[in-house]
Amino acid sequence: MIIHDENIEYSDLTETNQDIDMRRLVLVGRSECGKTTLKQVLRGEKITYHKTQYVSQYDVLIDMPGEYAENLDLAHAIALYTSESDVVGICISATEPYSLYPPNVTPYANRDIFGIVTKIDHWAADVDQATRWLELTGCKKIFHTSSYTGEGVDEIIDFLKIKHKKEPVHKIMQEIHDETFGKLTKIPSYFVE
Ligand SMILES: Nc1nc2c(ncn2[C@@H]2O[C@H](COP(=O)(O)OP(=O)(O)OP(=O)(O)O)[C@@H](O)[C@H]2O)c(=O)[nH]1
Ligand SMILES: [Mg+2]
Repeated sequence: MIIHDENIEYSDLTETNQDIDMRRLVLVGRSECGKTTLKQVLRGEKITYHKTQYVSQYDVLIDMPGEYAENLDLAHAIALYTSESDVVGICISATEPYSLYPPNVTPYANRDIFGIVTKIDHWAADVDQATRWLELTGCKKIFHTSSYTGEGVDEIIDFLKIKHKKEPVHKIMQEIHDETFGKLTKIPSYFVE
């Protein structure tokens, strides 16, 4: 939890206080596979259909049109936006009749990649098939989600969280001092008579 209350004393910021940051996620996947709807659920927005026509950057989320993954000329831009992110979510709908992704392509990205099977609530969903396609693509970690029922969404949010201890500034400064200048002030033994 990030504490914004200015009345809180440094001493109140004990070691149990945690600061939580989110890793920046870029969603990649075929058009209509459910990226924008998933983005809306992840951000707690109302679900409304909106065809993505350009790359949209939010605080910790980048949503791009499916055409970027489908069209070789546009696909180069994916590399650009993965470098703007911390993790890449490769999406595949559980209803898709084929996989867009060639086998073992994940090592080409310079960011961590995980898979997302979307639309698992759909009557035509074949979750096992979609999961196997993502495994073939090279995804080691795979989430199964439905933006309609909310299933799997919390797991993605937890995965994106980076928890670290919130320390008072003076304590951090003291540690830095001890590690740098503090060490230098010790007189080396060969100078001591
Ligand atoms: N059953 C079901 N339908 C979904 C789900 N998520 C999205 N949809 C539907 O799938 C359609 C496409 O969803 P979008 O989120 O716009 O897909 P997209 O990947 O952003 O598509 P582009 O913007 O064209 O790349 C919409 O009609 C959504 O309502 C889901 O979890 N379950
Ligand atoms: Mg979209």
